Amino acid sequence: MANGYEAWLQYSRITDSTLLADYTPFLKQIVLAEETLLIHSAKQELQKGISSMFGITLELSTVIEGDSSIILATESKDEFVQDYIGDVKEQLHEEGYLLKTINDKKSILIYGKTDKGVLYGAFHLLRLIQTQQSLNNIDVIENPKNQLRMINEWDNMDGSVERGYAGKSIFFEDNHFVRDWDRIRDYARMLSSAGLNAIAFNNVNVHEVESKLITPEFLPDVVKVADIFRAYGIKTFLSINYASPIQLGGLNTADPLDEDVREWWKEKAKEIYSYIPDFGGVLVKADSEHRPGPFTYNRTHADGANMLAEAVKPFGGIVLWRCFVYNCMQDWRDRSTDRARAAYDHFKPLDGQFHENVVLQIKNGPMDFQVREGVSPLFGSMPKTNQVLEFQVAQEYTGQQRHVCYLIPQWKEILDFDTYANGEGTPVKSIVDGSHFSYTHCGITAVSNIGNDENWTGHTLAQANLYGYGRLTWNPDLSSDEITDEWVKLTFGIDPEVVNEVTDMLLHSWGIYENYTSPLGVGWMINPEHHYGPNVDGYEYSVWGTYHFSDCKGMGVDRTIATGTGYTGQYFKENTEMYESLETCPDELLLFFHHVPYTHVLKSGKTVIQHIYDTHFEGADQAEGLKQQWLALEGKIDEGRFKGILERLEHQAEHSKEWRDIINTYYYRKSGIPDDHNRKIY
Ligand code: GCV
Repeated sequence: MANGYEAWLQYSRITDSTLLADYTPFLKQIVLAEETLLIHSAKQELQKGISSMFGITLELSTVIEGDSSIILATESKDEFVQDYIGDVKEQLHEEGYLLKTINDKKSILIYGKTDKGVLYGAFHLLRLIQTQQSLNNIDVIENPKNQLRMINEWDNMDGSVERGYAGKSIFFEDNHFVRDWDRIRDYARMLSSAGLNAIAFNNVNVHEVESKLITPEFLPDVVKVADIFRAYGIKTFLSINYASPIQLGGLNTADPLDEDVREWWKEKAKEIYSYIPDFGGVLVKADSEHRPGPFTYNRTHADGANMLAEAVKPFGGIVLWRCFVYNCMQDWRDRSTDRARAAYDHFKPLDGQFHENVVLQIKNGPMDFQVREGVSPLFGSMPKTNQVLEFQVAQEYTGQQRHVCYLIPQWKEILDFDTYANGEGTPVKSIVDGSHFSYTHCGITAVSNIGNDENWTGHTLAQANLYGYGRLTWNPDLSSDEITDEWVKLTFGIDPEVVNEVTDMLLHSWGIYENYTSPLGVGWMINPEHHYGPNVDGYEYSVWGTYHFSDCKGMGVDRTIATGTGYTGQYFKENTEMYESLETCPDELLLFFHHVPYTHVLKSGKTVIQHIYDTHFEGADQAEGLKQQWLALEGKIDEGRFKGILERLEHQAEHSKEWRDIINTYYYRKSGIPDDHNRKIY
């Protein structure tokens, strides 16, 4: 019974005779111009894939003998393939590749500027075969748009995963490393096949034991993990505890300007790099949610980050410094403090003060990965400071992988959001890919959604978020439709009914989830701490700064300059004006930016209260519809995955009713305004 372990690397057997006739002429041997670590991985993956799909064992050769070959080569062995590559060399970046049918349609060339490109090219070829596309006329050049394409695990060494919804850690258990290196290798294959090239595999909240990952007690195990990822073109980073000089070094301070502290970090960096010479660098959550940081010493975040940057610089390392810094001990009575403002207020004044190997890691929105919120105004506002965008693939606030909520359409909107940082046409994607400012390091990172559940992600459909995330980091211009079509075919095969239905389910799921949860961009309304299920006032009178301010007349957060917190003023002029005015603020973000009466009429023509009722009734019906769509595929999907997904969809359909009834009842009771359609509200 299939269980989803192979994810999008199913390599299912191809039996169709036309396809076999099309493919088998290419499948006799692999020709290797050279065998580096990464080309070895490419070779292995091709052998595995071809053997599983065709039952053919590819022979190995070092000479091109005319036909039936997949040829792997890099620039360092140009003479080997120079007849076929033309001027492609100039077009390829460090990790790019050429994938081309050559030799009178008898061979396929995978040519990379480096061996990384060859590995990506091999995955591309396998993708084409799995999605049953012709190999007769391939001629593609691919370069990744983003330099850093990273994943962050929030894994703790006790084996738990912070905000993990798919079992335990695949890296740690009982304060040690897990010895199942094969599972880590399979994860590396998955990440690499989706285009990712960097990982930090411990939680950004670095507790006592994890602080020791950078000591000889654990470094030998970190080496083993780094070795596995390296073979798939993935650089290893670690999250570090800012207070390590105290915790590990016995110093009495972690002041970034203290000479002993600086020296301690320099020695520490030397030690780490003596174990892992190509170590990527460190990821830091400082002065955030009770984590230590430079504020304790009245120093700035530039002081803190630069100290670490200096330590890793001699070895080519970088410092990923998170901007998720805000007051998590706020008084809910205080209407002048706005958590949404915090990152910009803290970091914008520091533009130009960070070293060139520091990169600021900025969550996509100013709050915290809600189903809908504004885009962080920090993007593009610090032209002299490297930036990476942080998404959350883990569905902390979007159904925790029990509900299907496909996030690619959300991420596309964020990537395409025009910041106006360099005038019209400065979308987030072109800031973080370095097109607009002369960044030395930039890209995209995200919180992972995997654990040791057999299918990695709990909900098998949540695999699509991880795959799609990787594909988007490689090329943010891919459309949601393209990515979805690809994932569904790779995962479930090419039966048109399956492809159409699953694609439809995925592409509508974010909107459906939004419909039955918190309305119009206001966010939250979840149970505190675990963040699952409806609780309108769960965070309303708490310290976390996440309020909706609902009363008997209206709701929403006034973030305008005119009468509110002034947050709208953090955007570039065009966006400030758009959000500041009730007339131009888009409906879907209305309550994120404005406090309005329930009778306020939206652009849709509905009042806010009627919109709440309508979307909640509709959303719960749609969740039921997802279940029905899936049921119609019975017999077309293997039993294991069919049942697993069905169970989750059944839960979602029920749970969406809970959301519907709690939200509708709450607002009916607050406002006293009945539903125009007299539906059941309690
Ligand atoms: C890792 C939110 C989450 C925390 C997480 C934090 C962060 O607050 O609920 O679990 O901590 O974001 O991104 O640092």
